[in-house]
Amino acid sequence: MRIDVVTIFPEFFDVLDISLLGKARQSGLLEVTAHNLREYTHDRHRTVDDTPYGGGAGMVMKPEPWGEALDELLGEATDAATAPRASAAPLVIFPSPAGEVFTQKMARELAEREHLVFGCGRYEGIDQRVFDHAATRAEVRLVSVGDYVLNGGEVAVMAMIEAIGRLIPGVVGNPESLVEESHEDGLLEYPSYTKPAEWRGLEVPPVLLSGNHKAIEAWRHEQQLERTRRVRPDLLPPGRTPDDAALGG
Ligand code: 6GU
Repeated sequence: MRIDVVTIFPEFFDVLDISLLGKARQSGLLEVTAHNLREYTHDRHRTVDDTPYGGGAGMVMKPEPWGEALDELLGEATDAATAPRASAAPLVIFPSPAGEVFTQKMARELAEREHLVFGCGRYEGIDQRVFDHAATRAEVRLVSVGDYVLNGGEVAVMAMIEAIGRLIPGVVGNPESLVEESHEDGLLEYPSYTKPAEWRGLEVPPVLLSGNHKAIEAWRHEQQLERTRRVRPDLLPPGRTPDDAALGG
């Protein structure tokens, strides 16, 4: 997978050199390039923002540098209709608290794409025409990482790259570890334990030491339901009341 990020803080993405995603980049499974938006300015101050039309607080990112950056990254004919395969056409994602919410389901969909372009806004936002123009050339989505406000898109994009990157086949060594985790089956994950069997007076639940795999599986599922009902009842399927979940039904 190829990922391009346009940002005024390319150094934010230096941390992608480490850990699992760093290895994925070294092995060529993942190619991430951070591009400095200021490289696409032409004035002495490398200006990327200006005051908003209509007035109001804060600054808005100017369209011209974004236009030049996206021209370079999207090339000429990049719409889905002319691409060799739909999955090969670039998808442009603008992180925004006004976007659709990023989920594990979206991460799975995005992990199928061959080319993602992230455009990180700062200040009060990006001139609307940048989105409108990009949408004439590529599929464009505004994506939020949750109901809170960050100063810019960089940290949100880091989170999305990590969630997407680990789903690329080969990035996580044991693919089974991707299955049994929070959100993969719509529930939160069950609690985990390792040795010693007793620590500071706290014991590992005996069922886990029983060797009874059916009983362990049932206990873990029950724990998933209980946790989900308690902290994230919104994740339970519609029609399934928290009480049904408590019963494991
Ligand atoms: Cl994607 N960007 C910013 N700036 N703030 C956010 C966000 C994104 N998602 C939640 N808050």
